[in-house]
Amino acid sequence: MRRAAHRVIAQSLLRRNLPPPPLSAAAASAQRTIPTAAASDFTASSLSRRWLFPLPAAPSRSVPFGLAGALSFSLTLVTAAEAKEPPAPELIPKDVVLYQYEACPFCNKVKAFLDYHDIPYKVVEVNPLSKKEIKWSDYKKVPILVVDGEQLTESSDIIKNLSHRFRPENSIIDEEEAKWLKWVDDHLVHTLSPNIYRTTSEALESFDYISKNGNFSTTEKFAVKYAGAAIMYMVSKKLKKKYNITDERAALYEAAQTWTTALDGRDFLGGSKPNLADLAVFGVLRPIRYLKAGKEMVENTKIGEWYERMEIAIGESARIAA
Ligand SMILES: N[C@@H](CCC(=O)N[C@@H](CS)C(=O)NCC(=O)O)C(=O)O
Repeated sequence: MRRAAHRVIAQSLLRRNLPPPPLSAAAASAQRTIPTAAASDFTASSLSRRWLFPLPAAPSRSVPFGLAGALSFSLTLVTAAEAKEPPAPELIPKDVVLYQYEACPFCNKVKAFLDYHDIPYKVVEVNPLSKKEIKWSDYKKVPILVVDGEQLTESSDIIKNLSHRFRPENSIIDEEEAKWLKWVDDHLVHTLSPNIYRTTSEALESFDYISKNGNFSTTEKFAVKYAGAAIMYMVSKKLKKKYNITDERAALYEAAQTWTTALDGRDFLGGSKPNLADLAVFGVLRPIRYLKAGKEMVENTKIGEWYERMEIAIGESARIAA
């Protein structure tokens, strides 16, 4: 019954403009913040580490008309608002800053937590080449989350830490949740790059997004798009070998099926509400969802319904201006 309601709400949501798709906000911010880079900086190693995960814009949604539209509109708003789990007001931190790459799956995992719990946060887009924005830190990767002056690193540790701080009554991680959190880091993330850079055209699709949304001069845009796509196409073949993947799409579909099987008929792994594993899976899939690989994953597996429920549960981004 609840699943059916979710489906109706998901479908109605997908037909309209509210709430704004999280990816659109992400795209806008990427446009402002992806840094300029010299063409000579596009080495295989820097690209392979830094631009594995482009974040394309979600498809545009049309606005429906009539009474049915109005009814489902209010139902959507109520359900999306109720689905969030904000912390008790006294627990909300004064200042949360996320140092990130917009398209990084680990950063999106942290954002999924913050958005779902409605914890306002600022974003500092890190220049992947100079990393000057995180010069102050000894840690040289993203995400870095600074909560009221305290630095947190490692995406899974960050969301566990946040869960402990912001939902203390609900922060014990059960065995199942822990198992799937680990599965995201040990398995799921490794299926992504081989898929989004699988063919030259898919690599170009990915880098088209990066070059269009980055803060690049016209020449640099061109260099990023074509050099990046060529390098990552080759790197993705190495990653395939490294992680023993023979057919990258099959590996992605299998991972998606494994996840939906783990749901075992529940709306979320957490039951009626997402738990940390739901947020982690959603976060790392979000950057690829509207690329060819992500679309085919949804078409060829049953993960789409859960993904839609997650989009609704997470709702609008809690990001605020830096
Ligand atoms: N285990 C870390 C992985 C973080 C990570 O590898 N981030 C990538 C970006 S997707 C990175 O910063 N790579 C180093 C670089 O850009 O030089 C986590 O879960 O946070």
